Amino acid sequence: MAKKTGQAIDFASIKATMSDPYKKTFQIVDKDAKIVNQELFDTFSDDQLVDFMKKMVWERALHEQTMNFSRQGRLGFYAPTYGEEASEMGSVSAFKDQDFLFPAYRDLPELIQHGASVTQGFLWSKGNAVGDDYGDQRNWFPQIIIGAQYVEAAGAALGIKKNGEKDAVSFVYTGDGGTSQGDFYEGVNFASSFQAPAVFMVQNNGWAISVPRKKQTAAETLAQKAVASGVPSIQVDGMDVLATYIATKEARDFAAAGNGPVLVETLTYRYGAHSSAGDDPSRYRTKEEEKPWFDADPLIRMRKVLGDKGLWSQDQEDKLTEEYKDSFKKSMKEAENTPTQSVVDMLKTTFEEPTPQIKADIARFEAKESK
Ligand SMILES: Cc1ncc(C[n+]2csc(CCOP(=O)(O)OP(=O)(O)O)c2C)c(N)n1
Repeated sequence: MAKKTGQAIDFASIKATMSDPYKKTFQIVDKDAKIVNQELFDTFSDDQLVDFMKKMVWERALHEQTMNFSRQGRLGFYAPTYGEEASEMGSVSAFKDQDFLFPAYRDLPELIQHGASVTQGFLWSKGNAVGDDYGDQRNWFPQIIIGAQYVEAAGAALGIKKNGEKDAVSFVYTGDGGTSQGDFYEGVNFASSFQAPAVFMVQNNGWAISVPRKKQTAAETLAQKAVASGVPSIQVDGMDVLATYIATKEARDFAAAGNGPVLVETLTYRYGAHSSAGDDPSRYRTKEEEKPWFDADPLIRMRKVLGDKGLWSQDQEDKLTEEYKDSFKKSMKEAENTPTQSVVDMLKTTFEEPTPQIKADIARFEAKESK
């Protein structure tokens, strides 16, 4: 755009170029399973490659089984993760036990990979507080309030720094919609002003229920939202498990080394509905939009990569899927055998000292629930 005479500042060209550093999405294996960064690909051992595939197959099996449980009325709120396997398994694999995880409701798979049991995940969905008791694990329960976990993660990162812990970070997930919340900006800015070790993950799956990403913000990428707070960031192909892993691992290393927070945006897609509560994606998006994302399926891509190396077969995958599903059925039995959440216990654990109103409620529900 030509600069007008007498104009001191060329905002038009600033606007046109400010997203340039973010336009190249980080990738190692493209959607056709072509290796586009051989040097980085060669850093993975065969065992590691197979391990990533197993984790993604595990997550997809978990998705399929939980959708069955949901239809049978055996779960409460559940957010499907179909399509987001590379983004979730690639990223969570980059963290260590000593890192604090702050998940959102779509991040039960990461929570389980970070130490929680599948049974706990089911109990969380069923509204049972037993599901949220992680003991000594550095896990926090999945957040429903969009964006709130970013502020919590910033606080935990400051705690890690103040306690002088070396080689630990807090890491946190939100979706594309979450980046419109005040809490998102506050969390990133707070962690940055204290140069606290936080890794902020944004899983950009294109949709916030029925609101498309392009209506959510005029920013060209979500990654660049971090820059105004002094936080470096990267946009990565979230259907490429290897790229997601490397980007997240390097973000973690950078934050853990005392350089302040980092933000990673993964480009991914939610293949199904927003939640088990029953929204219908065909009411707000088209098959034409979905097609390229189904073509970019992270499992198809890794199946090809591993198949070419003779490391994977469909038969092996089918067997694994069955094994995983059997174990999820056992976990569901365990969850169903856990005493249901009583209102009295919930009230008793709300505050250390119950307020007069809560005391009265406890007495009321004790009478009801002892019947
Ligand atoms: C503060 C707040 N506002 C609104 C909601 C209702 N709500 C639930 S999910 C959702 C969309 C979130 O979309 P996104 O952050 O993109 O995550 P995704 O569900 O796609 O993983 C909204 C608005 C909420 N839970 N919390």
